[in-house]
Amino acid sequence: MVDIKILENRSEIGAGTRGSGLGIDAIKTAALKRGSKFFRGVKRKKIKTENSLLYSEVANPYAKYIDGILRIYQKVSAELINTFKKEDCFPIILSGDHSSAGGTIAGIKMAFPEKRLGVVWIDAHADIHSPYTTPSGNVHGMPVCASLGLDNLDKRINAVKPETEKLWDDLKKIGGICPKILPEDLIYIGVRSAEEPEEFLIDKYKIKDIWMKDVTSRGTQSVVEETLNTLKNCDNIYISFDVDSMDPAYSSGTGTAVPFGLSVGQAIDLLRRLLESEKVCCFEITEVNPTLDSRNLTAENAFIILESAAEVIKGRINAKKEGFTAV
Ligand SMILES: [Mn+2]
Repeated sequence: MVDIKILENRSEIGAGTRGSGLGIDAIKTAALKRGSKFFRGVKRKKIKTENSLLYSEVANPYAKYIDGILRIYQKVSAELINTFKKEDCFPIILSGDHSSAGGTIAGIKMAFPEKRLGVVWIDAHADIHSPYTTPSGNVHGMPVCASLGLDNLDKRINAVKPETEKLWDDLKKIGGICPKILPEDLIYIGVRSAEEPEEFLIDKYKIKDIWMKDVTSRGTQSVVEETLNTLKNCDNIYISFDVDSMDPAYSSGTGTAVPFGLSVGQAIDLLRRLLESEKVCCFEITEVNPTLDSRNLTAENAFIILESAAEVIKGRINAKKEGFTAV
């Protein structure tokens, strides 16, 4: 890998609250305010949004704007294939809402179809709903299910229209690979708000779930060791960091804040230790919503986390350039 590349994905059509599409610019504002040179000269690519759909009627109430989300999956995955294969860069994705992380996972898998992909999902929520189980219809609660290729019909509560079913199927099967990941190659960190149909799937597939209280009691080093051990059979690892994994004291500007989360220090420790693994090939920060915040606090914390994470990735890239591999 020769460099870092930032993919800016301002899509916010998967969220129920408006404003996460402004999160990336709030992070950039935070960087400028701190006098940071981080965004100066860094490779970047903007992904075109489908956010104008927000002015139209909801055609698919159990998977709102899923037609647009499918197009976002296509754009994100194409850009990731380009970033890995053509440019040989490490992609850091800044995204509006978390729905598009399914497109990130699709893109990694499409770039490396032979390689087994592991996912570390750091989030207050499990995001493992489907159109059949969602209480809200917001697709940012569904990317994990899409990546696992699951419907969870055992817990079906919604009468989903055929049109929605077709689009959901397309989402799961994008790139002609379904599923993108296996349940044993997924690990949750910090989840503390899962609904009954989600808990059902976590139990059914024995998905590894490191609770928030365990992060605090065991410490980040032990959590990272367990995470990497759980994913030891994977070739590639993707880390998805939803800022609502943090405590609302540090992430007041996010759509679905939940009490008792990570501190900024815990988040940085976790991410830095994880990113030292050569298997980690992609990192995403998502769900910063400055319209819900005061004094841009969440974007400032997200930027501190981004800068710290990027430092570890740059260290890995430089070590390789100098001809030795970081342990
Ligand atoms: Mn999330």
